[in-house]
Amino acid sequence: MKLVYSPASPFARKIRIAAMELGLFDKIEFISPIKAIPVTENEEYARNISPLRKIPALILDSGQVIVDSYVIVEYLDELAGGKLIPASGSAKWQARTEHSIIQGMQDALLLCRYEKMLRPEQYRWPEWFDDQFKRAWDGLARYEAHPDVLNGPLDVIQIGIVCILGYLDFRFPDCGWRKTFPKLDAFHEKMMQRESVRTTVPPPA
Ligand SMILES: N[C@@H](CCC(=O)N[C@@H](CS)C(=O)NCC(=O)O)C(=O)O
Repeated sequence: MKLVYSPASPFARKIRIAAMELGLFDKIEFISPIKAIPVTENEEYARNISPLRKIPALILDSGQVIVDSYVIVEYLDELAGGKLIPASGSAKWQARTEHSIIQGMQDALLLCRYEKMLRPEQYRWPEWFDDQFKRAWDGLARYEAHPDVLNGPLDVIQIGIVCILGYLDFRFPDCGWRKTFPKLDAFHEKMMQRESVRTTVPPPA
C-alpha cells in the first residue's frame, strides 16, 4: 500500500507514527507527489484520490483509496489486530470522541496557519484567528486537566496529541504551550523517547 503524505503534515505524521508502532511501516510506500495547499489546482488528485484534495490518503494494493487520517488509523489498527483503538464498549466510543476532538483541534490550527500564511493581508480576520486558536488551546487545557489520558498504554489519542504539540513547535513556536501546560510538556518529552515520534518531527521550514 502507498501513503500520499507530506513530511510537514501533522495528519500524515499521525499515520506514520501509528504505522511504526503497529509494525506496518515497512508495508507502506511513502509518496509525496503533491503540494496540498488551498487555492492550488490539482485536478488529477481530485479525480483519482479525493475531491477534497487533502493529504494523507492511503492507496491499497487493490487500488482502493482510504481517506482521511481518522479512517486510515482505524484501517491500519484493524490490520494490526487492534492495538491503538479499543474495539468495543464505552472505551471504543470514548476513544473515537477524543480522536474527533483532536482532529478538530488540529483542523483549527491548520486554519490558523492558512490564515497567516495564505490569506491576503487585507482579508485577515484576527478575531477569527484567535477563536480558532483558542479551540485548540482549550483542547490542550482539557488534556492538561486529565493527565490520565496521557499515562495509559500508547493509543491513538496520545499519538494525536503529540502531533498537535509538534505542530505548535513547527508553526507557532512562540505560543508558549510548554509553560502553560507542564503536564503536556512532560508527556511530550516522554513520547520523544519513541523512535516513531522522534523520527517524524517535521523538518525545519
Ligand atoms: N481531516 C483530514 C485533514 C487533512 C488535512 O487538512 N491535510 C492538509 C495538510 S496537513 C491538507 O491536505 N490541506 C490542503 C487543503 O486544505 O487544501 C485528515 O484527517 O486527514
